[in-house]
Amino acid sequence: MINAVDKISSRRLFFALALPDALQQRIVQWRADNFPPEAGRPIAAANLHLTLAFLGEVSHAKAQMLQQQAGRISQQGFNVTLDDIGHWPGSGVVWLGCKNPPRGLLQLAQLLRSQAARSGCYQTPQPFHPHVSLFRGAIRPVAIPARTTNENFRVNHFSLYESVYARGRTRYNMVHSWPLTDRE
Ligand code: 3AM
Repeated sequence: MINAVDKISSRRLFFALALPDALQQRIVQWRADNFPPEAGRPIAAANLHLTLAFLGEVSHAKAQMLQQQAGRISQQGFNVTLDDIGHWPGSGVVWLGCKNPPRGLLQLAQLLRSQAARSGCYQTPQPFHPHVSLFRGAIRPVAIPARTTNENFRVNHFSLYESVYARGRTRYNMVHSWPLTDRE
């Protein structure tokens, strides 16, 4: 049973990889150059991220436990190349992804998702498809550019984010970050 305090203090949380600021800016520029304005609702530069595990509305106590578990993860960093692009008309998302996701990324997401599931956070049965959402509300056909940004970035930490909706906008606030280990 969720007690009253937990209900009030529950937050909408997810684990994700941050994108470097400069990369966010380059993606937004590339998006403006390659998509028509009617493609969908563009996601703000600062909100571009790669979700690892969506947790949903989580009580304070459960968030503490999930953070403790995340803190015990010991994994090496990895490189992500955004060399794939696609459109999911059902969810209205246009995205950048990886043709060959690095094993470290899949391992990290798998671990966070199974920890979340064990803590009672519902996880969708669909396989994890790492992606950076570019547009939402893209429910009509979209002309997908032949080339992606082909951007590559080093991942040396992962983070827990809170999704806050206020005055018609969604903001993602970083709650905590954990380092991944250096190359051997
Ligand atoms: O932008 P992406 O797709 O990486 O789609 C939401 C977003 O991921 C996803 O969590 C991220 C931060 O909001 N999300 C939202 N609701 C969800 C749900 N019920 C969800 N993912 C799975 N199940």
